[in-house]
Amino acid sequence: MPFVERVFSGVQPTGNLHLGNYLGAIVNFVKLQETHNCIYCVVDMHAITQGLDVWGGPAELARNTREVTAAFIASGIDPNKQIVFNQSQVSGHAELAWIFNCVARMGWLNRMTQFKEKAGKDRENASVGLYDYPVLMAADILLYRATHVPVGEDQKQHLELSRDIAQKFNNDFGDSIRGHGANDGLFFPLPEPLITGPATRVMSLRDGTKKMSKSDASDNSRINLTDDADTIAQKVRKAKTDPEPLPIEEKGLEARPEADNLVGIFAALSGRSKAEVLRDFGGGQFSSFKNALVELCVTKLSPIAGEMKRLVADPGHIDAILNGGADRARAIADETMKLSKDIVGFIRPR
Ligand code: AQP
Repeated sequence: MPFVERVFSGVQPTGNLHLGNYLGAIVNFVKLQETHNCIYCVVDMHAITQGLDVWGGPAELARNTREVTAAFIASGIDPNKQIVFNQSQVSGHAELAWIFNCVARMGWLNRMTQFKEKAGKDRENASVGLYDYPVLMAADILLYRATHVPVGEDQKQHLELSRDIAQKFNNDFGDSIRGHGANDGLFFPLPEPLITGPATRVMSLRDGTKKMSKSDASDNSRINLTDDADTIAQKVRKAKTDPEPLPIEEKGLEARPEADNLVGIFAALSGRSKAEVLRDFGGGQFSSFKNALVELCVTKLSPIAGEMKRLVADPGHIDAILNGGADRARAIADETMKLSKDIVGFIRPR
């Protein structure tokens, strides 16, 4: 029997959400609501995998968790129709991650580039959680037997690992899976990444070869969803460019990473292609293009920032949304955990 199509994705509450998170992930989350049942998770357990200096401590974690939830809702996710919750409320994430820790191979994790980037040179001092992050991510997705996962391009490798884990679990426990009623021997689907949408990899405003990231030390490298109009204007005007005018054709953006990034952001926010944007701005100087980009960013992002501000002013309301979402998520997760434990051979309470 084919798996019921279900969408799952998560965002870490590790700091200010930026334009990359919005265009690479959240815009797609909103769109997928039209066609799928979706589960959107604020992955607070992932947030603590790096040092306290990155996640900011308990008060900051709770504040950021509410802020990401507010960003989801302000961007157009409907928490009544879809499931919106924070990961740590559903214990199945940690439980399934343990089973998957015993399925995943060290060699697989050793290849993960994000760990290498985030751990940097001081790998011995990185947390075990940071190393294990992709296994927890596989558990997040497969706990709901989700079939589709909208993510930015940076998460592609982790998604491939989730598929490998699902496949190995299905193979290793095939007989037991069949014994528990799944005749085709498949318990977990192989989740498909949905790396689509207007901008799958938004780059830093200070360096067009680095992705826009929450953890970049320079706030000028990113546009945060909560930035006001003046801050957006300042950041866009300071964005790195090159001395040439904008090219007339898209091909001319090759080998010009900063120009390519700014045109890509304009295209994504205006719902047009890069070629169309260059039809209007090609041959011109960056200064007038940047003015138009500021106006576009402010028009698109200010309503979201305003709504986020309104929502975070009422933490009780946000917590009620997260609690309600967690109850609905737990109902699905408990069923998966019950069956997973039976398949593995764990005796559970009757
Ligand atoms: N620059 C980006 N362009 C497109 N998509 C992006 N995403 C992140 N950065 C970009 C996508 O946003 C979703 C949520 O990301 P996350 O917060 O869970 O994790 P992340 O990838 O670690 O995000 P950051 O901002 O880059 O954080 P740090 O600085 O901690 O590394 C994911 O779908 C991601 O692909």
